[in-house]
Amino acid sequence: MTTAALQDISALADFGIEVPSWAYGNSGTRFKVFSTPGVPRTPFEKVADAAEVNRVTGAAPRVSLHIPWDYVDDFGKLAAFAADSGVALGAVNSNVFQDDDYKLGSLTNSDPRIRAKAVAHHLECIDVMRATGSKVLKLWLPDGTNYAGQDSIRARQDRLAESLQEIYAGLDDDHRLLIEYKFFEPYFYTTDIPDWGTSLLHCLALGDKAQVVLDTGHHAPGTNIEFIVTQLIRQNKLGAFDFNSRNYADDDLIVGAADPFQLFRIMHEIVSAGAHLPESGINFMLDQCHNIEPKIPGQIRSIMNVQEATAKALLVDAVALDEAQLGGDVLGAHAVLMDAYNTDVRGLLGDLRESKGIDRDPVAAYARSGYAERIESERIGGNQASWGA
Ligand code: LRH
Ligand code: MN
Ligand code: MN
Repeated sequence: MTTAALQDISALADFGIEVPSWAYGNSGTRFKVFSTPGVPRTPFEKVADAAEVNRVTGAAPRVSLHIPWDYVDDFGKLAAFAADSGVALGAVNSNVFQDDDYKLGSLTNSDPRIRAKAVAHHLECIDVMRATGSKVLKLWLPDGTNYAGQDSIRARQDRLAESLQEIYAGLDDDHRLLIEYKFFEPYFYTTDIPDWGTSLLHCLALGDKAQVVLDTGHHAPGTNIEFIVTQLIRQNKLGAFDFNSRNYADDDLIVGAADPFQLFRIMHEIVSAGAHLPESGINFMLDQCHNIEPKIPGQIRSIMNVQEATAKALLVDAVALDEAQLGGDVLGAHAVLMDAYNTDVRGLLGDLRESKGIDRDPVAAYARSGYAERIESERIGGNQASWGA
């Protein structure tokens, strides 16, 4: 291990990736939810699994909750359990997509009673944040329409703006509201927050505490995601990532699996703006499901993929890149990026982990730990705790 090499990626020592509670529960597709031995039966067990991922990677210090999937009577107790297990509770995700009332919309519904119910759900989520110490409310709005003329696009935006204002008014001073966009699904004609522009406009209307969430799986094929990343960073409006991979739609596969080069390009924009540093406040989260692969190793792999892409981004020779770009050296500039991308950083990351007192190889450390065998024998009757029905 050379000190110089460790120095190059040393910023990764403080780079944490938040994991989603729902990655640990049973999940599947709209066709079938598979059950996996050892899946958590309670939010406490999901937090325990997240803590195990943090133990072997040293890089997953928080776990996001999804309400009501992770509803418990005493959120203070859940937060204390998380702290005892070495992690903190992170973003609180609201859920307005699993209730019959929301068939024609939640925050955009033409019925004021249903809009009020959806707003009240978010205010309850803010109460959960107060009990858990979380500072982030994350909102993905499933609302949309299926047919032209079904509802007024304009009126729905007006209702949305009003509902968001009511939620925003419920935040504490140190809270943030993060608004996620998605180009289609569950509706297929209009989506009320389909893109970063719509999300950004609503955030700008709300104020400084509102920022955009970029879920890497929520774009049309061919979208240049790193361009969006840069635009949002320029406005200090990139609040969080939901990392995952897509081949076709919102696949929710392991981040960096489908297109590791895209992940590198995204992290290059992040690193070149200094946005990987904790001061940026950007919440780097996973939003994934592991339908056919084992869940805890799937999360470990995901963390390692983000670390590898970030390490490569940290190795980009910024001075050489600048010189080549300013000199109009097209291929030279491209080569600087490709040199970093083509570097094998696995040894460097092993060194970094060793310097933090953890195993060089988190996958092997987990396999050796006996944790998988223990939860399989202890947790009989794990339920579908999450997404994907
Ligand atoms: C919607 C989404 C959103 C939800 C999560 C389960 O597709 O990305 O972030 O909260 O999936
Ligand atoms: Mn998401
Ligand atoms: Mn999604």
